[in-house]
Amino acid sequence: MTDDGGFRDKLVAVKQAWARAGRLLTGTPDEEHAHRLPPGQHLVTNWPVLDLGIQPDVPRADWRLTVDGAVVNPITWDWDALMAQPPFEDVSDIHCVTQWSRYDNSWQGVSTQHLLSVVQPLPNAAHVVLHGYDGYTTNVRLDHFADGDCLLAHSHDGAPIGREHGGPVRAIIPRYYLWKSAKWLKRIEILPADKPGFWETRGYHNEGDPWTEQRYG
Ligand SMILES: Nc1nc2c(c(=O)[nH]1)N[C@H]1C(S)=C(S)[C@@H](COP(=O)(O)O)O[C@H]1N2
Ligand SMILES: [Mo]
Repeated sequence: MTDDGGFRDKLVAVKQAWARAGRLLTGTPDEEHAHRLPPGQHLVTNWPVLDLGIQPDVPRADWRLTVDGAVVNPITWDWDALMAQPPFEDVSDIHCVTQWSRYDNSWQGVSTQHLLSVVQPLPNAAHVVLHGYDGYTTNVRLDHFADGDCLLAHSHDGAPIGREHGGPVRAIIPRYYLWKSAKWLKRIEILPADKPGFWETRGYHNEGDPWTEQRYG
């Protein structure tokens, strides 16, 4: 009996140690995800590729970005002009409407706030359309495009963004589903009125907030 009692004591001690270490507490990761993983999403550690079946091959030397429309100073940047801008870096989570999320993506590039300070939107500017080299378009409100975590990204985790993920330069707009983050960025149109893009005119939600599951419709 004393042996059994000693065994039980040991078992209890081990379980208490586990509890202190947070092991076997199934609630812990879920609680964490409840604050970080939007509804209906699951976490991945790979990085799926989604496109329209075309992955434009745009060498850095041929890449140009035009920003025009309702702005004081329209610009066209080549690669050297982009590199001459103040560098910006931000870490954010990706949420794709196809229900995968990917945490802690570190992006390097030029902030949209800096870009907007260069082109200077006119007082009536309120919307943005992003255009890709593949003909893709997507729309976003100007004030959300100007959020402090948005950028024109040329690198991910310190390495150039590969062609399949939208290199040489893609937009990153963390607050929305990833379809708003145009790849192979070619043109940024600043507009007074909203102009729904490729998926927004094909059944996707006009805004795409993952936290309220603005997926379709
Ligand atoms: N130019 C362009 N940008 C695009 C797309 C596209 O087809 N063309 N697809 C969008 C969609 S629907 C998603 S989910 C993400 C996919 O980005 P990824 O391939 O890097 O995961 O890119 C978005 N940006
Ligand atoms: Mo998507």
